[in-house]
Amino acid sequence: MIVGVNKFRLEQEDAIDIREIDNTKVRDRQIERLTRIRETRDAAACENALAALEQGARGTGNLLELAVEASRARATVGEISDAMERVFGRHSAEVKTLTGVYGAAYEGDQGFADIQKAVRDYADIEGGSPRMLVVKMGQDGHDRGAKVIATAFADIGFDVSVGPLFQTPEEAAQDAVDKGVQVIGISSLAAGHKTLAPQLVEALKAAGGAEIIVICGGVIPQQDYDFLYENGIKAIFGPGTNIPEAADKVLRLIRRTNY
Ligand code: B12
Repeated sequence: MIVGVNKFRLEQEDAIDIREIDNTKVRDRQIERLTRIRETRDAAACENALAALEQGARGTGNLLELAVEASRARATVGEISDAMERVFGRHSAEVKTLTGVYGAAYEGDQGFADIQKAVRDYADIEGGSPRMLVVKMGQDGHDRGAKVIATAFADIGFDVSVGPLFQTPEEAAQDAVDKGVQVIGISSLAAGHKTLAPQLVEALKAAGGAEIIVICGGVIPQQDYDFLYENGIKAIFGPGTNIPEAADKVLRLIRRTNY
């Protein structure tokens, strides 16, 4: 029993005042500041400091000290990271999932059994399980919801893949097209949804995946739902999502586009 989720729910949820941030404006302002820094700094000193950092990374230099020196020469965090990336490469944070956890937890649950059967029936008719890719885009590192959904949907019978953390919409779209999924599920908890979700929809069109259904989950304020629906998102699942119900809704969306 989880009070407020599956028991003692309010009949009417009061609207919560949520501060609205215009991501595009914030990004434009930051780009403007970076441009100003690049125009006003001593370019040679900055380049030397970055070269010293890269050299230090190749050897046994004190990277913290060299990074501090580069910052003093007004190198940006991106440039400092790039200097080290040229030596170390870029870490790709893979999202690992488990199987069987939800199947075991829901054993004996009628709703879970019903949706498992519906997915099996779908697979019999279509000759394969419904395919979904769960993605994390932008700087959002909250991966628990993505793991929960991927694990649970797989236990229900979906064929689920999970992308790495910090993808761009273009990378996520390409992955979805390459994997031939019917649904791409964005898990968004760091307020990037209004920028990243529409970009993913566009990136899918550009990558030849216009027919792929896009859904969202995570911490998305109610006030943003209409915006997302207007921009091509077919369903949204917030915190406390009931998993069998969500899977049923996703399966219906797939069926609607299939037959
Ligand atoms: C745990 C947590 C963290 C952990 C994350 C660990 C991890 N590896 O995931 C840590 C401590 C690292 C963290 C860091 C930060 N966090 Co945090 N975090 C949380 C917290 C408390 C819980 C999130 C969680 O794991 N929930 C449990 C999972 C299972 O639930 P869920 O993700 O909501 O998923 C369910 C549904 O949403 C849905 N769902 C989700 N995704 C999908 C996808 C699909 C396809 C479907 C169908 C459904 C679905 O189904 C799931 C099951 O019901 C939330 C607050 C909250 N109560 O949500 C803040 C919260 C998300 N964090 C927040 C913030 C601000 C941060 C930081 C920026 C803080 C900071 N200044 O450093 C950093 C950002 C780091 C980063 N790079 O992203 C804010 C985000 C505000 C916003 N969106 O506007 C929140 C909302 C807290 C708050 N109220 O301010 N955080």
